Amino acid sequence: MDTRLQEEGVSNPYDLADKSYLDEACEVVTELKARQRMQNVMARETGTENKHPNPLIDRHMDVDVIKNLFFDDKVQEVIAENLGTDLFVWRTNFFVKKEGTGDNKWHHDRHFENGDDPINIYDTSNHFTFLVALTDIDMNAGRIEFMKGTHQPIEGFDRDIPRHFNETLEIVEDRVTPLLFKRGQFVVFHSSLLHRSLAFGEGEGRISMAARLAKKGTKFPDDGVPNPAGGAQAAAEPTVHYRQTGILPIN
Ligand SMILES: O=C(O)CCC(=O)C(=O)O
Ligand SMILES: [Fe+2]
Repeated sequence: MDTRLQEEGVSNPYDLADKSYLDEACEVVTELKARQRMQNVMARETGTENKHPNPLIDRHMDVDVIKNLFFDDKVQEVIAENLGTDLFVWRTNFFVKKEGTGDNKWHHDRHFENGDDPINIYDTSNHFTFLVALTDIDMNAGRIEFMKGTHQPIEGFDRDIPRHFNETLEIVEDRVTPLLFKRGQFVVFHSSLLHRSLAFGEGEGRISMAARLAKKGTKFPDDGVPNPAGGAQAAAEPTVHYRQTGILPIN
């Protein structure tokens, strides 16, 4: 068992058993990113809205080098030992950062609970994030940070906060911890853990893949559930519609 996952909310970094897919995976992501850029340019030039589905989403369904990441021996071992053997992926996305790429604000990845049930932010049994570095991700490459222990209640820290926020609240300031990766390393974390990534600084570009995992039997809502359940902040946020194009049982 990974005690860091229980105590801090994120596991130790582990190395993929097989890193031979990584170069090809990076090439695929770079190409998809170029396609997205082209779609945005076309929309701008024609004065229309880009209505294409985001090409970076759910490519674990149709691109083998991405899908293979979930069936890597080490990934399978870490997931089975720490999260259980009844999981499915429901969404993947890539975070590409290079010159000019901005930050991703503080947020958590717990988007829904079970069907339309209210989000139970401190339930650590059923929603997880799997994050894998397709390149090195160092301090200056748009590093990822998390707030240690925010998967569990913290006295005086009210979680009725916007889904995305900029300011590091004083009460949790000393919990901010960088999460650095070598190419081919991965972590799992409880989806309610607060995390962010900084704007790109300098050096080589970097690519991560984030996957949302849930326990089998978890029902999809038609729309996202407010974050967290109840509260004025949560009620004011727009609801999100979820595509169900990415469901893949992994163990
Ligand atoms: O890789 C990043 O920049 C952000 C990752 C993230 O937010 C996530 O894994 O959910
Ligand atoms: Fe996230």
